[in-house]
Amino acid sequence: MVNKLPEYEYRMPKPDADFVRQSIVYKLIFTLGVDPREAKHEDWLNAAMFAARDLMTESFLKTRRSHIENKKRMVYYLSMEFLMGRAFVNALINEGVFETFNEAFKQLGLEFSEVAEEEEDPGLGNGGLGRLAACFLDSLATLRIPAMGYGIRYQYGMFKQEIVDGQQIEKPDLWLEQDMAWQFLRPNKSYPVSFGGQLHSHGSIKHWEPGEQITALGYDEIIPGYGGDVANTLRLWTAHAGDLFNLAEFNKGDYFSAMRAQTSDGNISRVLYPNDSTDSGRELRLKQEYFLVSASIQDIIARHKCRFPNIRTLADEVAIHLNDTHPVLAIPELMRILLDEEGLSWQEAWGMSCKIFSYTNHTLMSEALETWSIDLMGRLLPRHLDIILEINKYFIDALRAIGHYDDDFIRRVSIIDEEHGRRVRMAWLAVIGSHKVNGVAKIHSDLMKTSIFSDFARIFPDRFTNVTNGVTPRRWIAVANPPLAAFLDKNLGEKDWRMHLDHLTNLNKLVDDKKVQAEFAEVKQYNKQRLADYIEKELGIKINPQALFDVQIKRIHQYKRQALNLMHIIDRYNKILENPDAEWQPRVFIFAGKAASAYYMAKKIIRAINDVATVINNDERVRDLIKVVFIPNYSVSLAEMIIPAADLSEQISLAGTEASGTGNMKFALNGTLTVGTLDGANVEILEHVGDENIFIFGNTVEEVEAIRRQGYDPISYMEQDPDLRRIVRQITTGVFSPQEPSRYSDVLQASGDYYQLLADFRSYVDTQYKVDDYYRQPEKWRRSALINIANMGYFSSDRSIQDYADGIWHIKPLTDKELPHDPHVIQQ
Ligand code: 26Q
Repeated sequence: MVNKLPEYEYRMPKPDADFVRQSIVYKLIFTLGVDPREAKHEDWLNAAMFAARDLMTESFLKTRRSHIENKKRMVYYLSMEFLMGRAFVNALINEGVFETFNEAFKQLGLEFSEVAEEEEDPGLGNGGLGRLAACFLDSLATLRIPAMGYGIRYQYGMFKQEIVDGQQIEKPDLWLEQDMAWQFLRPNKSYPVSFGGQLHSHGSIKHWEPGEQITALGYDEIIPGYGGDVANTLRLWTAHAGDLFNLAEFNKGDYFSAMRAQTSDGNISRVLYPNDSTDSGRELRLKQEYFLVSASIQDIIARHKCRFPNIRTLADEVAIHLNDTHPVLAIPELMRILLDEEGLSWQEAWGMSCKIFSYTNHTLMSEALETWSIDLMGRLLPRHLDIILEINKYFIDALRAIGHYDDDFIRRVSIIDEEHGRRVRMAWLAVIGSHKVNGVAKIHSDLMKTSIFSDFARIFPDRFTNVTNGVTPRRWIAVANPPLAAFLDKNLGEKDWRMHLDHLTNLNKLVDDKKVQAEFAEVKQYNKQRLADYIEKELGIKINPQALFDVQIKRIHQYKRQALNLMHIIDRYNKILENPDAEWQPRVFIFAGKAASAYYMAKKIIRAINDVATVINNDERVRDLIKVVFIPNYSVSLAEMIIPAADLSEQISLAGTEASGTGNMKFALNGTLTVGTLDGANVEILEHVGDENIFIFGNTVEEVEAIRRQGYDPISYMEQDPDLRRIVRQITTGVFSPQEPSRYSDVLQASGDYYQLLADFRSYVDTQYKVDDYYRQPEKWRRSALINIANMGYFSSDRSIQDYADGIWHIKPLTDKELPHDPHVIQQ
């Protein structure tokens, strides 16, 4: 047994500050080849990341070994997006060595925060769905659940946003130019991924002869769980430029034409797609989705074979989760391999497949549901289209066999939409091919069953379930808000809330304690000052840190109604000019968010925010009663700075449109009060914090629907409301765009106010005045903020993951016994 060899022993020194300092200097000199006298902050960061990685490696290897040896059932989380944010500080906190590194930096004469700021923020996601995947990885590792994430290592993530003359400009995000400290290239984890070509039938036997092939290469990122025992793997696939191979030409012996494909745009993993549901460049997106799926399914099967002798037990050993429909081709891909390569029967393969897959839906908006034309699918993936048609045939035959479904019903539930030029409905495939389908908040899961999936809820009543989203308290408190973490440690008298967020309820006993309230106020003020300093430094705008910070940060989208926020600002501006001597509550309105580059209206909203900001910020009659700030280039790291500084969180989507929201949770957890509609997870936040501690306004889902049924008439709201009339006139006649008065003349007509801003305007503005009154009573406000924090434990992503593990995946965590220390690594 190699286990016994003393030569394999490594005596791991105790990682105190001396050791860490030495290790950082060692990495700087011997790994990076940098002279300490010339080292820049970036080099120190890189060296420190290598030093930190060493500390995680033992738990990383230990976890992998445990997965292989214990043969426990595993879950694989497939997602086109993982919006991880910076890794360094998070890793130090999860490993429990944050203070040690801080001390080591001090000894080196370096300012820790300045060095940490050098880290790129990898933006491999659009927004909520990608960040949810990142929070889930943190929770999976912390809960010691045998799990792995699979995604794409895009060369360019989400674009960098600049604001020039008030308008968004997109710049490429060159995140890979920085270090590689956090990722291991796995040259032996490489798989061929095929496209195109011909499908040949020999009776019932199908043979796919692909036309081109590319290689997927795996990079592993360490995902350290909190507490340091477990570190999971996020495996990201890359297709290096030049890996596209034209098989036909190669087989003809035409080596040079085959190689030419390398110089064309063969790089499937080049760029992350925006969530704007436009049609441009769709073929590459389909290729990306299949690229992720094919490499991951091959890897999952290879891993299974390494642990178990028989492919037929696959469904007992693995669960595969689909983050939205984007990776749903995993279903026909698994079927293809089981049928064509493993020789299973259709019944066996389908039975296993349905047990293995589960699917999360993140949107009800039918226009956002993915469909692909049959022509494109048949050209790119002929065997998969064939399998999808077969799945559909079995499904429809089974329905007809039961008998009580009419033709119209069958047309509606068919995977193939025959009415819009024959398209494959990916969400239908996901529902038919999974054993569980969940929404991401109670209201969303309920609506799912009565709207987009109502027909399927009749066919499969037990398939639909809810798992309300959550966020990780490690990143969203410990990393983002260290003063709040210290406040909680002190007042709860424990540090365990990081893993057991429900312990926060003990804070309920202290919410009336004036000293505790004052301490909380100090935390908030510190964070507000930090944000004010950033805004002054980056944008040259001076804001009053005593003002109420009113924040809306998220993707710019019409349904999220940033424009409603803007209408309130304009109304307030008008009222201040009318009545300058009234007791106005000073407010700073803060926005951040990106618009998909082809989303015309979203870009117009950004421009309008900046136009209004320019007029109001430069009108000295307003004094500093209103400031409007648009912070460019929203990212995970900006969110970490802005959220802890917010007094008021804007969650104002039209009821029924925001599936859950997770920003809403991050704010409330950081002691920010919410102004929001009864939409998404706001509904459950209300249930947890109580209606005196949240500002709810606007029409309910039922009211929104009733208004739609009657025929929504935005003009009628204007007729009843002179304030509203004035605002619409000001916007459309160019009061905020004097250089180009017609700039916003089309905004009302263009959309017909589809998201009912005018219907909710009065209720919103009235609620905002209640917010002002409440804020003027600081003790009440602080008490409510503390009650918010105290009752947000439910919204930990640990709870979400526990719900998935119990109710959907049927997976158990690794026990202490199953996680033995490596006998070769001797801790001193
Ligand atoms: C689809 C096809 C082609 C190209 C892009 C896409 C695409 C990409 C990203 C479609 C949608 C997305 C992202 C969706 C998203 O972030 N949804 C949000 O998910 C959160 C987590 O569940 C919820 O909290 C939000 O309510 C929901 O909007």
